[in-house]
Amino acid sequence: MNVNRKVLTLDEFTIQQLRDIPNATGELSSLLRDIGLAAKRVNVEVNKAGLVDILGDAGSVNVQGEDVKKLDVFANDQFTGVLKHGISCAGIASEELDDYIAFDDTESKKSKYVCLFDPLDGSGNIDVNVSIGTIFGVYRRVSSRGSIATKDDFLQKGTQQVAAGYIVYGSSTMLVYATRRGVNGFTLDPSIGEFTLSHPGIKCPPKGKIYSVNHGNFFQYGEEVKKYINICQKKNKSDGGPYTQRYIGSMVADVHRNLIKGGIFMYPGTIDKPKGKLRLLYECNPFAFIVEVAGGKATDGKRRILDIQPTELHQRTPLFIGSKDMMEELEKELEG
Ligand code: AHM
Ligand code: MG
Repeated sequence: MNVNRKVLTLDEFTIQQLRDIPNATGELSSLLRDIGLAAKRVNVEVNKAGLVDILGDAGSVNVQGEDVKKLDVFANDQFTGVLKHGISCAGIASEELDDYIAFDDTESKKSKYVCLFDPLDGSGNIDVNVSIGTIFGVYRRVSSRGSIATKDDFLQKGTQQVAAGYIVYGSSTMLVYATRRGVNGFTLDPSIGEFTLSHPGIKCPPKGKIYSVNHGNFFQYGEEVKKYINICQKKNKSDGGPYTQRYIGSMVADVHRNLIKGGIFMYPGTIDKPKGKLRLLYECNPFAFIVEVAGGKATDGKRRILDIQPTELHQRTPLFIGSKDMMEELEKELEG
C-alpha cells in the first residue's frame, strides 16, 4: 500500500483552506459540506433515473411556467433540507420555488449565509441520459444575524458572492466551487462516497476554440450576435481557428467544458424573449463568479453580469461567458 499518496477530500480541503484565514469560523466549510452531501444524494437518484419511477413530470408547473420533473423536486428538497438542518444557512432561494424560504429555527437565524440555487439544471436532458447539474451561489446575509433572513439578503449583486459552484452529474460526478481565492474541482469517488480533489486551481484558458450557442434561434438573435457567430464559423488556422460548435443544452455541462478547455457560451436575447432564458440569480451569477475567478469574463452583452442589481428573484438575463480573449472579440462586435 502506498501510504504517501494523499487524496484530499472536499471536507479536508475546505478545512485546510481555513487555516490560512484569520478569524475564520468554519461556517462556509460547513455549508459546502452540506451542499456536497445533498449532491451525493441527488447523484444516487440521477444514476438510477432510468430504472425507477422517479423519471417524468411531477405533474406540476414551476414558477417559470415549465414542467417540473420528479428529479427537480427531489433535488430541490434535498438541497433545501440539508441547508435548513445545517448550521450555516439562514435561508434559500431556488429556481423551483415561487419565493425564498427564510429558516425560522434558532440555529438557522444565527447563521451567516444565504444560498441561491438551481437544483437541477438542464432537466430536459434527464430522460435521455445526458449530463445535468446543480448550480449554487452563497452570499453573506445583509440582515442582522439572529433575525430572520429578508428578501434583501437574496437580491444582492453577484459581486457579493462569497462562494459559488456547480455539480455536474456526468460520465463522472464533479463538484466545482470558487471562492475569491480560486476555483477547485472535486470528482466523486464512488468507492468511498467522497468528493476528492481532482482539478486544483482551475484556470480558464484565455483562448479557446469552442463556441456554444443554440443555433436553432439564430434568426431570432440581434445583428451583432449573428455577426459574431459568423466570425466564429469563418475562423481559420491563421486567426486562431478553426472553431468548433458544441451545445449540449445543459448549461452546467456546456460551461464546465468551456471552462476547462477554453471557449465561449452564449444565451442571447431573442425577438420572442429579449432577456433570454437563463436566470440571473440561480444560473448566471454563480457561473459569472466562477469564470471570473478562473480568469474569464461574463456579460449580458453590455454590462458585467456580476454588477447587475437584481430586482426580482426570478429575473432573466442574456448571457455571454467564457475565455477572456474570445469575450473581448465578442465585445468588440457588440459595441458595433
Ligand atoms: P432549465 O433550468 O429549465 O433546465 O433551463 C436551463 C437550460 C440550460 O441548462 C441550457 O443552457 C438551456 O436551458 C438550454 O435552452 P435551449 O434549449 O433553449 O437552448
Ligand atoms: Mg436551470
